Amino acid sequence: MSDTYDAGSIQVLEGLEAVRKRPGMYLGDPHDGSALHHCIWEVVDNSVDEHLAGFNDIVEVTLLPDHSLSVRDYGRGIPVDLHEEFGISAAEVIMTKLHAGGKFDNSSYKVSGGLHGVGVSAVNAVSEWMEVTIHRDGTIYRQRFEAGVRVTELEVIGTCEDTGTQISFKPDSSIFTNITEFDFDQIDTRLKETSFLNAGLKIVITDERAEEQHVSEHHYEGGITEFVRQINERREVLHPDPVLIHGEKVIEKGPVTVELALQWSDAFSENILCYTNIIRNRDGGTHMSGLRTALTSCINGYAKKKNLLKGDNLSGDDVREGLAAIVSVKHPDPSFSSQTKDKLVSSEVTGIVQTVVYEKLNEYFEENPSIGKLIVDKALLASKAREAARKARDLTRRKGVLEGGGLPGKLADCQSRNPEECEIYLVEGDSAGGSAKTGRDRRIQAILPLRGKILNVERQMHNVAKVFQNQEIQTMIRAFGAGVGNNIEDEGGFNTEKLRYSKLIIMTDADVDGAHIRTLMLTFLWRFMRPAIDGGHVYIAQPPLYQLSKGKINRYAFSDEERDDIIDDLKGDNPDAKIGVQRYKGLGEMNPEQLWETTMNPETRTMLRVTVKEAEETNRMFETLMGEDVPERRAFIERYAKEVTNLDI
Ligand code: 0RA
Repeated sequence: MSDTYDAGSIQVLEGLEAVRKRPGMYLGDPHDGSALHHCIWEVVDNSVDEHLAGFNDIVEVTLLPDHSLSVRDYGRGIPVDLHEEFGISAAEVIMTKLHAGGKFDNSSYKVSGGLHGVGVSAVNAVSEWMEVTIHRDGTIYRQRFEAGVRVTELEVIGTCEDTGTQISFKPDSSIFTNITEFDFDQIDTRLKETSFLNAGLKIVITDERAEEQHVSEHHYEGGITEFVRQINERREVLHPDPVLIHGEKVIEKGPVTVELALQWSDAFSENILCYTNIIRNRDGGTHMSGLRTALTSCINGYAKKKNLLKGDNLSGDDVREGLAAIVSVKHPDPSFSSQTKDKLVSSEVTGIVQTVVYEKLNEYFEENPSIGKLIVDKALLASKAREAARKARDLTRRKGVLEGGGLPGKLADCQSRNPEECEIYLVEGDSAGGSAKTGRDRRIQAILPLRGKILNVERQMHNVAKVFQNQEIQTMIRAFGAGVGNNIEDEGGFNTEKLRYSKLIIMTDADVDGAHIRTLMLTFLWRFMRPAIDGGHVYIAQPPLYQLSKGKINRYAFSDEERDDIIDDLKGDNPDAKIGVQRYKGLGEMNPEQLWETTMNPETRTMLRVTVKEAEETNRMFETLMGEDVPERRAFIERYAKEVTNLDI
C-alpha cells in the first residue's frame, strides 16, 4: 500500500505547508484574532453540514484550559474506510487534504462548510495538535496530528452506541500572535446566529477555562422567525408574528432555496440581514435587490388597490422603514464579489427572491388586510416625514424662522466663532440651564435651555407647519444656523458645514422624563437634521447619578456599581467611616461647579456620541436610549464612551 500512500502524503504535506506559511491567505489575519476564530467556524461548519444533511441535532463547543477547543457533533461520523486514490482512511484525507470536504458525497450535502471555507485540514495545518475522534458502527476511532502531520494511525480505542465526530485542536502559538485567546463572547454571538439560521440545531458552548465553567446554549425551533423576533424584542411591532416566506427553484447546478422572515415595527430604520449558505453578506447583493424590488411593488400595489395611496408612489426607503428581516439563501454554487463574501452577485437569485417574495407577501396581505393597512400606514408616515423635511426649508424661510430673528434670546452663546471648538448644550429646564450657564467654559460652550417637552414630531408629520410653529424647534434651528431638512441638496436643507457648533450636546436629567425628552430631541434631529447625526455631531451628556463624600472629598458615580466601589474605596480600612451619599434626581440639584466638574468639563466628562454606523445600531440606539433597560444602556455607554474619549483628545 505504501507507494500510493507516500505519493499522497507528500502532496498533503505540500498543501498544508502552504497554509502554515501563509495562514492569512486561507484563514485571515493570524495576529488580530480573525484567523484564530475562523478556525472554529471552519470546524463547526462541518458539524452544521451534518445538520443540513439531516443527521445531526447537537453541536457542543468546549473551550479548554490548555487553550485548545473541541467541537463534538452527533452526526454520522466521518467515514473511516480506505480512500482508494490516496490509500489512507477517508478520515485522514479529510483531516489532511486541502479542500477535501465534500468528496464523498455528491448530493447537495455540502451546503455550508464546503462553500464557506478551506476545510478542517487548513485548521489542522495551523494547530500545534489536532485530534479526531469518530463514533461510527459501534466503534470509537482516534487519530492525532501535529502541525497537520499525523503522529498516530487511525486507531480503534473503544466501543460506543452513538455516532458522531469530535475534533479537538490547539492553535499553534508560533503562528497566532497578539490575540491568542479564544473570545467567548465572539464565539457565542456567532454561534447564536448559526443556530438561528439552522432551525432545530442545538449549539452548546462551554467555557472551562476559568474555575467556574460557563455554559451558553442556543436552540431555536423557529429559526429565522425567532431571529427577527429577537431583533424586534424591545420594539412595538405592527404585527405579532413575523411573515415567513419560503421558496425554491431548481437551476442547472441544483436547487436554490430562499427563506425569509419579515416583521415591521415602529422603529425608524431598516434592519435587513442577508445570508448565503449560512454566511452573512454584509453588503447584501442580489438576494437583497430581489427583496427590495418585491417589497416596493407589492406594498404600492396593495396600497393602491385598497385606496390608501393618494399621492405619489411610496419609495423603497418608505416601505422598508421599521422593517427587520432575515434573508437566507441556500445555493449550490454561489458567486460573491470578493473573498470575504460580503456581497452575493449570482444574478439568478434576484429573480428567484423577487418572485417568491412578491407572491407570498401578496398572499399574506390578502389574508391579513388589517396588518397590510398598518404596514402601508407606517410607510405613508415615513413618506410624509421625508416630504416634510423637504418642505421644511420653504416653510421656515417663509415664516422667517431662519433669517428673521437672528439668534434666539434664550441662547447663552459662546465667545468663540470657530465652530470646530464650539459646543452647544441643549439643556432641559431653566434651573439646570442656569447652573450650566454659570458653570460652563463660556469661551467655547453655549447653553440653550429648552423648556418642557419638545413637540413629538413623529406625530405631526402630516402637519409640518405645526412642527415649525413649535418655539423650542424654531429656537434650535436658529441657534444651530445650519438650515433644516435632511436633504443637503435642497437649498436651505441642513448643511453641517454651516453648523455654528461642532458638538450638539443633549443634556437631560438621568430619569425617565429626561430620557423621554432626549428621545424627542433625537427624533426631531433624525427627521429634520439627519446629517448632524450621520456626521457624528450629536452627543449625549452623562451626568452622574450619585455624589459620595467623606469630609472634604467629593466623588461621583455614574452607576450603582460604581457607587458601591467608590464607597468601599473611601472607607479604606475603616468600615465605620461615614460616607455621605447623595442621589441626584436632576441636573438642577447640582451647583454650577459640580455640573462643570462632572458633566461639562471636556477634560474629565464622559459623553456618548450618537453614531449611525449601521442601521442595526441606529435601531438599537434609539431603543436603548428610550427604554429603561439598565444593563443594555450600560453596555451602550461602555461601547460608545471609549470612542468619545478618543474623540475629545
Ligand atoms: C464525509 C462524508 C460523510 C460525513 C462526513 C464527511 C462528516 C464530516 C464531519 C466533520 C465533522 N463532523 C462530521 N460529520 C460527518 C457521510 C458519511 C456517510 O455517508 O455515512
